[in-house]
Amino acid sequence: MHQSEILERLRQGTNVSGEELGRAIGISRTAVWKHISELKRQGYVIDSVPGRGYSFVRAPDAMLPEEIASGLKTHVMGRRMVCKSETPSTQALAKALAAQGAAEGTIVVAETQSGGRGRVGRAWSSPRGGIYFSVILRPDIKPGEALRLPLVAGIAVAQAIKRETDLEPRLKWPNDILIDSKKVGGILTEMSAEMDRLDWVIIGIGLNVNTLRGSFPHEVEESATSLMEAGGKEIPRIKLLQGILAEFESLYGSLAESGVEPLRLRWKALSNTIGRHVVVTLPSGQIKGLAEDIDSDGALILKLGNGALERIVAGSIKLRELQE
Ligand code: BTX
Repeated sequence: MHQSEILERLRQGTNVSGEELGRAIGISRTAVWKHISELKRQGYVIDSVPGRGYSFVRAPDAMLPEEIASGLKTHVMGRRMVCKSETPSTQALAKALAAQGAAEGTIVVAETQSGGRGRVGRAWSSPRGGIYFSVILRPDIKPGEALRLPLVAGIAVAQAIKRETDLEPRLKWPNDILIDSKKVGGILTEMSAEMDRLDWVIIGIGLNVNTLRGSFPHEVEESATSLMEAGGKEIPRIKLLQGILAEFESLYGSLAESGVEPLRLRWKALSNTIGRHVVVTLPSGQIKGLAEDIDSDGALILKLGNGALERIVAGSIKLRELQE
């Protein structure tokens, strides 16, 4: 509390004396000094010149609440947050908070996860340098329409990456974010519903940002990439996270106002899946076909060899080589 007030004041001016700071917020000079030492420990660079005072130099690119909140251009998404240096899974924590009534837009963010989760029991490797967060939503839609939300999240992530970097991300059905055909991010959607009412939907997003190649586990080394690796330079993670939240809030609002059709078309324009021959893996086995379209609920429309259309709601796909 005092610490964020000190930070706020330091950001506004240079050469602020400890005495001035203490007086402004009602604490002693020694208490100010202690807070500043703690900020430095967190990675803030603050100059202190004897006789002149403190000057803010630079914030760390760390998932700290003050940093995420500073310059965040949203009204709801990320306005409440829980930030962890390490947690088993932001998704698990967000679920517990949602069950206790946490408000729409609450985010849970972590620097690293020890038990990051992908879909259907798969693991999501979460070394430091990435962005890992979950957003709690309480949308006024039917449970059957909830799969529109990961589409919206995918577009938000792709658009924010495009805005913050020179990269061209692509979306692979249902929820992979790819760069140069390698996986740079994934989206996990979980929900709790009663009859025809959704209680909450939690969207978990994992993105390899400044992740070093050597920190991926062996099994994903080949198929994964990071924004830093693809673009050749480090990406400011806080700015990217703020960008994703802003895009997400605006698209989520447009879903309620203008319906799903404009978003379905935008998803298609960003996808690398539609028009490709794919192999779909379902619990019942594999089917091959042409990925013809996605429908308004985010389901994949597959054209089979005999011309019949099959609607796939969930599954994993593999893109077949173009010449096949
Ligand atoms: P998915 O099931 O589509 O992808 C998981 C698969 O992707 C793994 O089996 C592995 O092959 C590969 N993989 C694992 N880690 C990575 C990685 N870092 N980069 C690229 N490929 C990888 C996608 O699931 C959904 C992932 C959501 C992750 C977020 S992070 C915040 C939130 N908390 C949490 O526990 N999960 C979500």
